[in-house]
Amino acid sequence: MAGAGLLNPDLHSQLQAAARSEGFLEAAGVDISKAWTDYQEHFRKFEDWIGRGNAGEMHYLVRGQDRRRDPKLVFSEAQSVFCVLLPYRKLPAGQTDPSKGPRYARYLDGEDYHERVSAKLETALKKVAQQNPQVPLRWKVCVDTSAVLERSWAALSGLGWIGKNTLLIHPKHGSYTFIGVVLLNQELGQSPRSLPDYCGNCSRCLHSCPTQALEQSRSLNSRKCISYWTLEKRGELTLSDEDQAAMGTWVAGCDLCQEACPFNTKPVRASLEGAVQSLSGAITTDSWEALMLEDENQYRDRVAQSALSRVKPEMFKRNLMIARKNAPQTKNFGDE
Ligand code: B12
Ligand code: SF4
Ligand code: SF4
Repeated sequence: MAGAGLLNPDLHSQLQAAARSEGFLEAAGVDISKAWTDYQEHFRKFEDWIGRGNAGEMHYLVRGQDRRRDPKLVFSEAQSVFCVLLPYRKLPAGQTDPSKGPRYARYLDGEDYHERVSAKLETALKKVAQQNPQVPLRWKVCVDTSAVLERSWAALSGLGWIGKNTLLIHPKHGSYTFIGVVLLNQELGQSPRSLPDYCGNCSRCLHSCPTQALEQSRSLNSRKCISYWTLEKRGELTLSDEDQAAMGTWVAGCDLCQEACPFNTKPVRASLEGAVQSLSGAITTDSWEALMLEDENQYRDRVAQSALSRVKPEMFKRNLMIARKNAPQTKNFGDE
């Protein structure tokens, strides 16, 4: 793969500085040509995962297979990949007492990260483009919705390692972070920098998963995952009684394999709590009873600014019905 040549040797450090000034905790990039061989190993894992049916009904992952293999099919000028980490709140979202109400995944507590991360990245990139009028800088921002293997590129950029729970974990900041990716038309002069596997002999996440969705080493079977059931699976949830019980009181997402991880309990995280704006109205601490009475329009209003808006009202109600049955003191709510 021929590179465009390094027009500005400082580009990488300027991008890192601009990203940090936008609040990203960590930022680093890698040249596609230099990472190509390592990346193909990641892509083979993805192909194998798809081949085993682990994507469930997330057909967009199957459709986007070719584009995931080669970022140039996503952005034809791509020469490098620049990745960032944005922390989200570590505090539990929703009710921690299951008798009172449901739980939500932490990442849902705040305004929709797709927009937030993309907007910050655009600002950082524009700043660097202005600083370098001699460099024809062009880019494509990808946050969750493009056919890009974000964890793989972030790992190859040195922002973390892939844990046994399949999350990208930064040794200092843990895994409660969003990943943002930018495809750039310039090389950055950076080779892949994979971190060591700090999981070692630990297997806490594997034991914490109530559905045994974490199967072979670093592979998640979405068809068994509460996060997939509650956030992605459309239509009816045809779960066995055992699986319904395993869902506990989660109504959107699941954090159990992250809560178990020692890298998420370090004190350094405490200082980041203020970094993310909470939208307490979206991830409500309302009671089971109040939520059961919420109608479709009220739900849409509540979640409008949050990533929870991707969970349609009928999916939320479906999840709520199962979660409510698992709540200790509300088993008979509505049956009287
Ligand atoms: C589909 C998807 C899901 C699916 C499938 C998850 C999965 N583990 O694959 C479901 C709905 C279950 C899901 C759940 C969650 N997701 Co999600 N999801 C995605 C999405 C859109 C694609 C992931 C994908 O391609 N999966 C297929 C597998 C095979 O790919 P992969 O996990 O990325 O694995 C690659 C690398 O890890 C690498 N690899 C893995 N092991 C090894 C080992 C070696 C030796 C090597 C060399 C490479 C390697 O190769 C793989 C192929 O590239 C990404 C965004 C994106 N575009 O990347 C977000 C993303 C992965 N999700 C994210 C989040 C936050 C979550 C949840 C925490 C949300 C929640 N609380 O409920 C959970 C976590 C569940 C879990 N344990 O993974 C974040 C993760 C951030 C992070 N720090 O890692 C992402 C990156 C979105 C973002 N932009 O921030 N998600
Ligand atoms: S998100 Fe929940 S269900 Fe999915 S692998 Fe992690 S612990 Fe298991
Ligand atoms: S819980 Fe242990 S094995 Fe799992 S990801 Fe964290 S460090 Fe790795």
